[in-house]
Amino acid sequence: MKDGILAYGQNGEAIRPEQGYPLRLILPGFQGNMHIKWLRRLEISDKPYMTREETSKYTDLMGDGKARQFTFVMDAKSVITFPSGEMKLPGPGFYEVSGLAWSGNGTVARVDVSADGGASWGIASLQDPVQPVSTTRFRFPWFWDGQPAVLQSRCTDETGYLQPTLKQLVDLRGLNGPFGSIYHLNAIQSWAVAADGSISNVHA
Ligand SMILES: Nc1nc2c(c(=O)[nH]1)N[C@H]1C(S)=C(S)[C@@H](COP(=O)(O)O)O[C@H]1N2
Ligand SMILES: [Mo]
Repeated sequence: MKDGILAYGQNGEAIRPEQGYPLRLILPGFQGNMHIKWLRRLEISDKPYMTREETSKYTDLMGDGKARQFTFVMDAKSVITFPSGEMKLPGPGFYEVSGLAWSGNGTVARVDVSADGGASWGIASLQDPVQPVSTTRFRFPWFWDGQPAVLQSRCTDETGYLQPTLKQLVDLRGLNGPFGSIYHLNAIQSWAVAADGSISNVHA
């Protein structure tokens, strides 16, 4: 089929047991529970199945008490991988901030990076290849002056969808769990840089 993959290999080797050896279903852009590991059979249906993870975890309880169900496509997200939680910057100076962005609705069109908790943004450069429903590496040069900072990234995908702040997501979906919906959580991720260079997860 056009967009489903029956995967037996990755990066030139057989997929590993914990990744679903000998065969795994991959549906690019779709939520994790659909990527069935250790695949034995396929059943074709004309409506979604009420499976355990789908009903217990991937159904989001909204603020108005209604449930959001069968939302398979993952909205755009990005996360800074350097620097990130539990790392420590050795001191003030130039750093290359880097991370990954993706969207279940197509290609990553733009990634912005902020070092002041979202007050101001700069455009990151995207590293080739930029492909649909694939992780895209972004890079952003940053001078750290040694003062406390909050690093954030936000992704815009080819549909024009902009990755929401945590507050915007909670306003939309309700407070279902400590950070809003934990499943389908695509809010902007904030890393606090302390004066001693240590990096920690904050909810900015
Ligand atoms: N056979 C099988 N496949 C499965 C699951 C499972 O419980 N059994 N869990 C799913 C869920 S909920 C997720 S999030 C992903 C996790 O995949 P990973 O090992 O690539 O992190 O596997 C999916 N595939
Ligand atoms: Mo999952």
